[in-house]
Amino acid sequence: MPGEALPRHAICHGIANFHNAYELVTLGGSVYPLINVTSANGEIWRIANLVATETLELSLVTSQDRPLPIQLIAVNGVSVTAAPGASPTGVTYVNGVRLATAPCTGGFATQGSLCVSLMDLMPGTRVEVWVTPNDLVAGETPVVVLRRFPTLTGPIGDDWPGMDLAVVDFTAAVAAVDSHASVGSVSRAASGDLVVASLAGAAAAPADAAAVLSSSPSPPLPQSWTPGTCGLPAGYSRRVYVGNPDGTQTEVFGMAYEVLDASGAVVPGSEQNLTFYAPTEGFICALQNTTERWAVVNVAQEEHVFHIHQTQFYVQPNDTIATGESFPFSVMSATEAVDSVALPYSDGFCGVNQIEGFKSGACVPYPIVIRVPFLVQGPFVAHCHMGEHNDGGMMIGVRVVASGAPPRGMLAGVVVALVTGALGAAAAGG
Ligand SMILES: [Cu+2]
Repeated sequence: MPGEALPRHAICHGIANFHNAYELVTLGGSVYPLINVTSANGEIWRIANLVATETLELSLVTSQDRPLPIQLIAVNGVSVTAAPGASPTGVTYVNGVRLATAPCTGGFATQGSLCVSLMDLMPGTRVEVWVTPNDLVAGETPVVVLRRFPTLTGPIGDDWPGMDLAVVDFTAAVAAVDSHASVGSVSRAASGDLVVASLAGAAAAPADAAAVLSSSPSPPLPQSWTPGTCGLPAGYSRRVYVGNPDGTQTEVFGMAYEVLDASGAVVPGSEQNLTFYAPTEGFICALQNTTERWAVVNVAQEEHVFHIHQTQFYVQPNDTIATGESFPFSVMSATEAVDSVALPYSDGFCGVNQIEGFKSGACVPYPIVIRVPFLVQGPFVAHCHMGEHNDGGMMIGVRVVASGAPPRGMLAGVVVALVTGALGAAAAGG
């Protein structure tokens, strides 16, 4: 069959449910490359999941099928430091990325180091990691593989096959360590500290958003909220949904939002149903130089990954927006900005109308509360970062305006209507 002869290094051949296509995931443009690590200090890698639709659960796996701990330096450009007392093993979310943590040994065990044995990278996610052969144990060869494990993104989610993406050969690195006994954990720890410090400096940029916000004149907030209002009254928030407009049609996607008052009650008239993206309808209108609180609610039985343009945002692990909703997993920081966050899938089927089902208790989603600073005027979008989903309608317009004036989208809507009218007239005339 076509593709049969292609090099493939799967540990599992997956399910041929994608038009019987053969799947290849390349690394740096190569299929199953050999990576020689020659430095005694190992290497620092940036791994970005640029596959539009697939989630990659990655590990380095030794010759004895054991995950090799690797040090996590940064997630989505934000440096990572283990919290004091953080459990050395377990599953955690760090800046929106699900990880299995592992004890840091072999020279990694500097203060604040965080090591992982598995990283769940959804589309658009990137990490910086530090790899060395130090944690190999007796009986393991210095040759390991970068493995993508079989991934299931939820009861109705996608089922991606496992495969080995690269061979990583540490033979020369081990030899370099052996021939330079002084190059041990001390120098590695020192360089690691430098790297982390450097990245922490770079990640300080999001703090500028807060500085800009605090120094810029804020427009007066609206006193009440009705559809069409730009901005939110003080204490109000939004609940932003991702899911399927028809719960039985799992390949059609949509978003919606509603406004909650200061007590967490839904503002009457603000409710929307999940709908396929429409550029000029149902968009969120925010005021420039303000920050909004959103609870992002995934009402589907499938993971999604929330992403917004023009601004980064802050995940709030302990913020419940007055309704008992809170991020159920630990994160390392609520003060560093991220540009995307994974959304756990709902427990249970929410129903054909997933929002109604959520409100009636038919299912239990895991909302993620975020703070979103709006610094830049203009129209942009928020969407799921899985290509199949945002192309399939899981996207919502966001307009940021300087005051409560009607957003440009109103005008765009008029233009579209006029063009449509003109075409209709031409068609009628033709
Ligand atoms: Cu999605």
